Amino acid sequence: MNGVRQMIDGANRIVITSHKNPDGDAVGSGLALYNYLTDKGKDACFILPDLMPQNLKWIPGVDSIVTYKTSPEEADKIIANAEILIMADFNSSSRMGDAVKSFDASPAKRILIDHHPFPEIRTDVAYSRPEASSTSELVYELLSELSGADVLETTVATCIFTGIMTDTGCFNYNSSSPNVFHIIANLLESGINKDQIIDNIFNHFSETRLRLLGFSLYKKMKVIPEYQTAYIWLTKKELEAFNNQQGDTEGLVNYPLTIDGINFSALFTEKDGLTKCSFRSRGTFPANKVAAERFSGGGHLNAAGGEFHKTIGKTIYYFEKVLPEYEQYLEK
Ligand SMILES: [Mn+2]
Repeated sequence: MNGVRQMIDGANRIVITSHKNPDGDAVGSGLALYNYLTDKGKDACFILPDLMPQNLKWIPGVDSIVTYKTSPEEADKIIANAEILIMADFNSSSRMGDAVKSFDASPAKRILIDHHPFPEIRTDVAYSRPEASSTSELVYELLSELSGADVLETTVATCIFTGIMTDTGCFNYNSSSPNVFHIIANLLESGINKDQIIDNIFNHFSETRLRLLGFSLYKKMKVIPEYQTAYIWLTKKELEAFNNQQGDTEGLVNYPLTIDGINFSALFTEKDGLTKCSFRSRGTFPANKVAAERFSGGGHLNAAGGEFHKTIGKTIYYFEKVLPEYEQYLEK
């Protein structure tokens, strides 16, 4: 941690980045860092590989985010001038999208702040703790230490709360450590409006998103009881019919797990030329093992993702074919 303080104290131009398809923890942890560093007078910039879901677009500092996909030249310039790069909420360069080349070309020192297992990215300082609820929790620890006795600004606290709350599914999982709630208590003391944040995240979706959810559960979910598995698959055409927007299918993969006896759930969505795969599990079933071994991905034990460079039909055929090989991990 001392190393991080020295690096940050000694630098001015600091670039923060996070992963593709950014979620609440990616945007929350990145913007917490951005707001903190900007308040300290640093020339900070938060660059995201691609666009974020609509329900995160109110987070303090969000208008300052530079999106690589839409402004690659501007982003390249900022990255080339950076003295420090902070990578938050991911640990493999495959998660950086097209921005990876510019980041790899940069001679700047790199700091990793992340809670995914098995880091595989080159960094000078790694602040990686898979037991943490979220990257935002780690950012809280880092910023509390950097700021000493000072209470965090409300804007910074709001970003951190958003990240912890979304990455724990509203404190449903990965949040049994008392430390998480000590942090939340401190964030409340920083003046966050908890109820407003939760309302912003969960209650402002489009009508078509809710109808897509209904359609998926009613028409597009297959249950395979003998393998305690259920999956949902959505073709490009179906997604378009429901005017699918970035983030609309977020959380959909969790629904099959609410069925009694289902311990493994998958969501397959068709994109141009490939199928995106998202996995969730309960207990000790290793979703990340399936993702890593079969779908060029990875993640946490109970939440993982990947992709398959085949049509969606071939993807679900393959999924059903390999599923029996993971039978040993199912509940007896
Ligand atoms: Mn996270």
